[in-house]
Amino acid sequence: MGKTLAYKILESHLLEGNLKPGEEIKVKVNQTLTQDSTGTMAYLQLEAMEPEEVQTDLSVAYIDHNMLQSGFENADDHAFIASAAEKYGIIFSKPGGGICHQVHLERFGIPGTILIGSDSHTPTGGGLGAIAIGAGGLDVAVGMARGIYYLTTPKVFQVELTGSLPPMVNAKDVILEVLRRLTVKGGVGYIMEYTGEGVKNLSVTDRATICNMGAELGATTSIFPSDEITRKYLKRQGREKDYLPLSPDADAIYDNSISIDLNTLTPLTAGPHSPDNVLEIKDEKIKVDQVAIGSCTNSSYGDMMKVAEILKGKQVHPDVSLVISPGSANILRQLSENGALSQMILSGARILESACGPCIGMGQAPKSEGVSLRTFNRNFKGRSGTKDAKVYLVSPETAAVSAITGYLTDPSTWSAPVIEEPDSYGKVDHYFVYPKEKDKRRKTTMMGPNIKPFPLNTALPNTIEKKIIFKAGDNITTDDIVPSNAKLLPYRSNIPHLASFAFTTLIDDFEQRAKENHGGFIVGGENYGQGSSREHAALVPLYLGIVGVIAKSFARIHRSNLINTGILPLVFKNKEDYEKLEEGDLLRLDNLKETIGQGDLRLKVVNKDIDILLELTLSPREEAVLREGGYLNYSKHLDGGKK
Ligand code: MIC
Ligand code: SF4
Repeated sequence: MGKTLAYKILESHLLEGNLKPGEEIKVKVNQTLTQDSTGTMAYLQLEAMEPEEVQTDLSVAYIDHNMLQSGFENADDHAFIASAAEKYGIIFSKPGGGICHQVHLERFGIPGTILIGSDSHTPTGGGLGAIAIGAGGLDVAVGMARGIYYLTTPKVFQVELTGSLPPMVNAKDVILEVLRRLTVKGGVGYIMEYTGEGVKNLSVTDRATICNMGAELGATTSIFPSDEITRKYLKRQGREKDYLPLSPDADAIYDNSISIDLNTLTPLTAGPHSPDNVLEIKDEKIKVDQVAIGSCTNSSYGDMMKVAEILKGKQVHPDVSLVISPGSANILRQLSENGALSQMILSGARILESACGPCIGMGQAPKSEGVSLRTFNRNFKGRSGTKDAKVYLVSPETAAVSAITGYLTDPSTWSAPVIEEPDSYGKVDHYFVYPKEKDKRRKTTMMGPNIKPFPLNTALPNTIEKKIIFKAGDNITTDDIVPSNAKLLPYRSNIPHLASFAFTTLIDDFEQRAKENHGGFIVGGENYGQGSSREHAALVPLYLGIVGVIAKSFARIHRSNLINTGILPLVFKNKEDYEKLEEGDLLRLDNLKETIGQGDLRLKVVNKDIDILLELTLSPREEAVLREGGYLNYSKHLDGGKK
């Protein structure tokens, strides 16, 4: 039976377990990446494991999220991360170097390797034929300390592409089409594997755009083959030596499959407030206040050049604020050298530094009830920093054209720019601080007052009796659980401070409820914890005494983060039982020490005198982690990835 590309790579990295969907496997990790808003936690956890140095081929610590230094906090975090990078032999990418996923693609990603990153959009690396997975900071810390990663073996979903993209249709429209068909839950439990003749008509950065937003499908990761296009891209980046041709077997069997004829695609948009609210762009005269171009989804050289060409000789509409953030310092340099930057500036665009910026609410919050078009990947309510703003996700072409017209505009009637990629992209090296020789490295890290210890759980008790303090609906995001914006990002290493803001996108008094009840349970609907990989969405509940979350289903990374902190991720055996539970109900789980790991758990709703069956399907490792009260307590039992 032929093999998928995803399984070929997983198999070549397999250290333990069987490649059977649903079973947990342990794989060797070649590379890790962190960014600054999850990195402080990851490096605190790495320190707690006391390794001498990282056990990967390459690890990079990027600074790209918390870029506003309006107080000492972000600067403290950056100094801590820089010192941890030096102590453990990690490459440090200074602020200004660019967005982690874009820079990693340019400088470090290698076909056929396994990369794990403390950011949900790490799958961007699948554009180069790598298995690149987003994970919680603690999983990445273990990846660095031991060179290993545990994951539930995913199924493989084939997306067969034929044809080529029409003018003014972007790779963004391909992934929006996939989201339209499959929704934000459609990729859960799968690796999305792109195949077919159409693949040849997409550049590596197009492929990266598609893999990037596979995160919005809930997929474990996404991957493209590594072919001549990949070789040429690596050559232009000055690292042809990293090329390795890779493809699935011709008779590979997939667990699921869809086909997309690229020729038939038109420009699409995801309307407020979900990436799967995909709409055709009609001439409805939706007036636009702000346009933001950039983010790890659409900030490549090719995308920036298309934008510059569309803006050339034109004027940004007087009512629109257009902001542009190129994905890396090197892209910014190229734009400045070839004149594209001037075209952008002459049109009236605001140029931002190469960083996440508005995508994570670091500035550029739209005006009240404002309409913002963004080439980004998430448009959850409030994420832009303005609760009542309406954010539409679009391609760079749609964004640039709409910035000129002042309305959400279908770009297909405009003449399409033709972009030639240069023979060499050149490089900018001085934003990297490379590791020193082992004996010359610093021995301690630098901890400013912003860095507070993180909460640690204790061993699993035999009985838990707590109230439901909050009942939520479907698709709760980690942006709901622990919101992020310019005011809160500086506190990513300060869990007590973040605790006051838990769930504030939905209710005002979560912290108070938790304090009054000495913790409790949370109830959720489908796909609980989708979105960001931030483990703060588990650490804050842990700090507030949450013992378990009962949901219809969980998003992959968040479920792992809950287990890593020792919080029980419980699933309704019968989804209708969701209706039976209310805020204030007193719940009891008895005999946990005996029953955990045995499958279903019986939950007593004490005040209603009824029982409900809950599923807790765990690998033996996950069971042990929960028994010990979290992954850090358990990590002493781990051995490394070197066979
Ligand atoms: C995001 O896009 O939501 C983030 C900010 O990059 C997060 C990480 C974080 O919360 O720090 C992610 O995608 O994992
Ligand atoms: Fe940064 Fe936005 Fe990408 Fe997250 S999605 S890594 S915030 S650019």
